[in-house]
Amino acid sequence: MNPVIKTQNNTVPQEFDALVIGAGFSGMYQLLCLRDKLKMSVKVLEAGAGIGGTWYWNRYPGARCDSESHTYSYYFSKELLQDWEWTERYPQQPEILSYLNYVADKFNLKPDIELNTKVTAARYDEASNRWHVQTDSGQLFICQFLIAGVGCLSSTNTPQIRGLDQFKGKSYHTAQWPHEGVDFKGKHVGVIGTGSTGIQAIPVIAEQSAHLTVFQRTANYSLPARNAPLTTEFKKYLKENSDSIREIMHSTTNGHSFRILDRSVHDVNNQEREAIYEEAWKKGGLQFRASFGDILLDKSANDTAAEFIIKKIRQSVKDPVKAAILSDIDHPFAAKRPPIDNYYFETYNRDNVDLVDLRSEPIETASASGLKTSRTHYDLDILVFATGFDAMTGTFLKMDIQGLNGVTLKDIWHDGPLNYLGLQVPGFPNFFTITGPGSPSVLCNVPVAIEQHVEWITTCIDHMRKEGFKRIEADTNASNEWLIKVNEAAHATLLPTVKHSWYLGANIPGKPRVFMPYAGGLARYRKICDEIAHDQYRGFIFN
Ligand code: N01
Repeated sequence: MNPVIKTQNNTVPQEFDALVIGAGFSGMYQLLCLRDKLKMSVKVLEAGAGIGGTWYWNRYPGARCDSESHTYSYYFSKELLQDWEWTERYPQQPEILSYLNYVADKFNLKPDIELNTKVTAARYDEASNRWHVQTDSGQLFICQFLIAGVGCLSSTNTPQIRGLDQFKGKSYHTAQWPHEGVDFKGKHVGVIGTGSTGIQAIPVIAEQSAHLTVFQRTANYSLPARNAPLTTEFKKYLKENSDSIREIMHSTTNGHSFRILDRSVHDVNNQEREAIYEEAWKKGGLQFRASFGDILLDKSANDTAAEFIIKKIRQSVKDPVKAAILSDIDHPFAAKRPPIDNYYFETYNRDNVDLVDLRSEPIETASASGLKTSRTHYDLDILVFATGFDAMTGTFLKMDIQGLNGVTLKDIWHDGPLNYLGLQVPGFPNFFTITGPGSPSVLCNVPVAIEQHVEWITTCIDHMRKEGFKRIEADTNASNEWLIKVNEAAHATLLPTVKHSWYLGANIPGKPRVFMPYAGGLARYRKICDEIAHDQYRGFIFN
């Protein structure tokens, strides 16, 4: 076969039934399903020097998961569920990475994963019905199925600050953290960003550094995590009840092991509501937002949760100026992904922590010795960017992916990510995206969303092989209709009302403002995907 892309060094292309991009939660499980269930030849290409995806890259201080450990797990293997024991309510990054390595070893995945291999381009060759995939080292791979498990938050966003190249100190993005760690001892540190990442990192950096200045653009809600070691009784409960826990996660909106309660904020009086919020606050974690069914649907309902949290912030932060900056929140609660924290607001009571409100004094330039705002200069030895990601589409668009007739993904996603069910892009046959835009992904406990996608893709490929189909492609009309459904689902909630939301692409200059994830809930989405498969894969074209 004549490859569409040429190798740099005339090496012979390697051929596989399927190529998977990324060795995180998605890519590892997809490898297992295609290789062991369907007996296909599969290779996973991973840019990192180790497996783990998000958990390989995000090693910043305080990095841990906001989903509870027992739910942030694979549920496909009873044996694995019995074998593995988490130690804390919310696992730290090193423990999650150990878990993923344990899974990779248990299922012998590593021999089929090629590390340090970044996919740079992929072209679909219609004549051979094969994808030709190129890597940064000039290798060429040829496959029938190309499956992207690249993660939703894998392309970092570092703001362009004038003069940053003049800064003589060290600067780091939280998602490209040095493996050897960063020594903050005796240093003056600046952190830009108060999203989920910044809120995890700030308390830890404050403890380790001489002085910390937090640069906040948008004030944020945060809920106490109430992290704690898991008790022996709870671990026993988990092992005995994994089936029912899985059943709950599969039937809920966000794939967590709790249900959003089917009651309105307006069904209870003020005193009862306060008691409900107080109890949820004491319990900690994301479950707070499930206290009532209308928190994310009705602004007046949302206001009650927002007011409760703002009152808590003001109680936690002693300095009234800092408390005012931290509680001046401009968006509904949970309309941005709500962070959870370990003593985040209390950190501002430390003598070595300052807070800068970038809305009243924006950053003007970086200098050799720090950052200059419109008001003053801040001396810094280390600058930490907790400034998030070019989410959901960024990593796809960095690869040069060409489908039928030379049309690129960049062309077809010029006005926002068009696809069908977040699984396939029209004009890109045999190319699947795990937790792609248009699927619930980031609005969920992500491993549950991943398992659903991987299993759906596996069943679909199995169906093709049994029926003798060689090619599957999303229908353009079906994709356009799905885009409308994604939009309708978002607009039934308060989610699209936020100005600086990465869900909308609004954090990246020039990015189309389109609400990207499917907000109709994981349970409903799962039902839609199952019905479509049952209905002879309605909206997909087979050849
Ligand atoms: O990123 P973010 P993140 N000047 O985009 C600020 C997941 N996650 O890495 O709000 C000044 O949320 C920006 O300000 P604003 C989780 O899904 C999961 O924190 O745009 N500031 C904001 O404060 C989460 O939602 C876990 O005004 C600038 C911050 O930087 C997602 O990752 C743990 C700026 C960015 O917040 C992303 O979270 C941690 C600028 N030019 C994270 N540009 C788990 O539990 C940006 N900012 C699995």
